[in-house]
Amino acid sequence: MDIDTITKHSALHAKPNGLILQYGTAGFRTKAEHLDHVMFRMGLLAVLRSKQTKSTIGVMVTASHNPEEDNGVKLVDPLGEMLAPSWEEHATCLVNAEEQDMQSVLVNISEKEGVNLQQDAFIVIGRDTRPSSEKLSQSVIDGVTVLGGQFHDYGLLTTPQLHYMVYCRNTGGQYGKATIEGYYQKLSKAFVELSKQASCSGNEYRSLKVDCANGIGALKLREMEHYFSQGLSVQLFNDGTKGKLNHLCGADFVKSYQTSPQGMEMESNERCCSFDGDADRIVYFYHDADGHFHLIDGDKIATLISSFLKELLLEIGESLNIGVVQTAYANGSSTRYLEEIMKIPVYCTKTGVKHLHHKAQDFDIGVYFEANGHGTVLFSKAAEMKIKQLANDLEDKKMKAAKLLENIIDLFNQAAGDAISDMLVIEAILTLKGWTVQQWDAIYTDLPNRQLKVKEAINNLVKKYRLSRAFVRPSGTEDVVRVYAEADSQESADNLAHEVSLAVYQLAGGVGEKPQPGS
Ligand code: 16G
Ligand code: MG
Repeated sequence: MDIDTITKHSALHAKPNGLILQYGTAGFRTKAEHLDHVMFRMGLLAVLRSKQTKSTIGVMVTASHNPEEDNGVKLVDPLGEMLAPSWEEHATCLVNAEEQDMQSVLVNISEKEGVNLQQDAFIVIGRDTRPSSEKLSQSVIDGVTVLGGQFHDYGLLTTPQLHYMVYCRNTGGQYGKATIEGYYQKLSKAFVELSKQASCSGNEYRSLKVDCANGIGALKLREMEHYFSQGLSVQLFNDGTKGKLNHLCGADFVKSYQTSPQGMEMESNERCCSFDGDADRIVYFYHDADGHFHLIDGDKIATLISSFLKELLLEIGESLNIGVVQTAYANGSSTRYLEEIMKIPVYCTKTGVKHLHHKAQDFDIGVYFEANGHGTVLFSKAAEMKIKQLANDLEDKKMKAAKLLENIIDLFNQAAGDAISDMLVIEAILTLKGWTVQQWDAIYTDLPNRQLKVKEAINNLVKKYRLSRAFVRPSGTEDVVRVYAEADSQESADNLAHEVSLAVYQLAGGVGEKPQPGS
């Protein structure tokens, strides 16, 4: 470690006085102008992590669904997962160190983690479309090079694409090619195969309207659409040419306010979906003939996918174990439907993808989705091999089901929840089933629910309402506390949410915040 060089460069990325930040649910996030030192230091940390794991590490510059003025950064571990918890602590420590303490913090981390400083390091970097992202990713590169790390800058990528690249690079290309071309080809090949299988059953080519949150998803979907256009045509809205990132559009807006995004022309009963700002979340929605808005969130996506996978397994006659992982935000109706009707076990983890991802690894087939639309499916190596073998060995109907499963495995991004990949999976399943969006929506009826943001914590008044639940938790990405309530009617859910907020308000003496679209 050449401390003089590190100190010299670090001074060029000085930490604002008194600023304390924490590696939150999905990395560091705050106003972009406060992040230069964070980026530089995350470049340094990525090199240490790479040396320790002897693997490629990813650094993604994005603040996902946050406003355009924000930015953020997260590190991606060797198998494409979120950074290990002990390293999150190192990240927080390093980012908050005063200039003169940098050296000792770096040495401490290296010693604690047994980092061999002579080991080579390789870092891959991606960024979203925020105006601040390019400069901030240069600061990451500065941090990487100052510690002698090699790097590849992919430039503009969706978050899940960067996770995919890291996974591919550390598995010797077995998972796929670590290029944007490789990503497009892997997914589209699987999708086109599934479309062919659907058209054999008489189901046809479809079209879909996509709200891209004025983010990176638009760019990447544009690049990719010709690869899969024989199975699906997409019409993009909020593609970043006019509107502001995540402003009154995108998956987070649609889910939070349960309304359609601005800037999208919708006919009644038309199938539409929204990505978030870095394209790792997706929700579907439509307007019915009476103009009512219907949201199809991550819970219904998990239900569609897990039910379909279970049906295929039954057809093949295989008893691979399949489980669904949710968080407390999952609508009670989805949990009941999965457990009672589909007989699929459901597990609940803390909020944040890393918790769900981890739990999903316990199953042959682990389906995880947050209600907000982030999720994917993980297949164990053994399950994957078994299915591949069955696709070769079986005959007739059973072989057909095994081949469907084989292609579906390739269509999922198993490194991270991925709006593009999930969209293609959902479109393939709907086409194979010959289902409309209304048929999908009708699997079960969501219990009315309400989410609010308040400035401080806790209490609940659940007993007054039927079928009710409520909870409060501090956000890991915004400076707010979130209130969630559900009950047997929308009126009750709203009342409960407001009463809980009021209790929080009284406890804290703070100011509650009613959700205002665009706030
Ligand atoms: C981040 C998390 C998401 C979680 C959300 C909660 C990742 C990749 N993303 O977006 O899983 O649902 O934060 O946000 O982990 P909150 O803490 O502001 O409620
Ligand atoms: Mg996101």
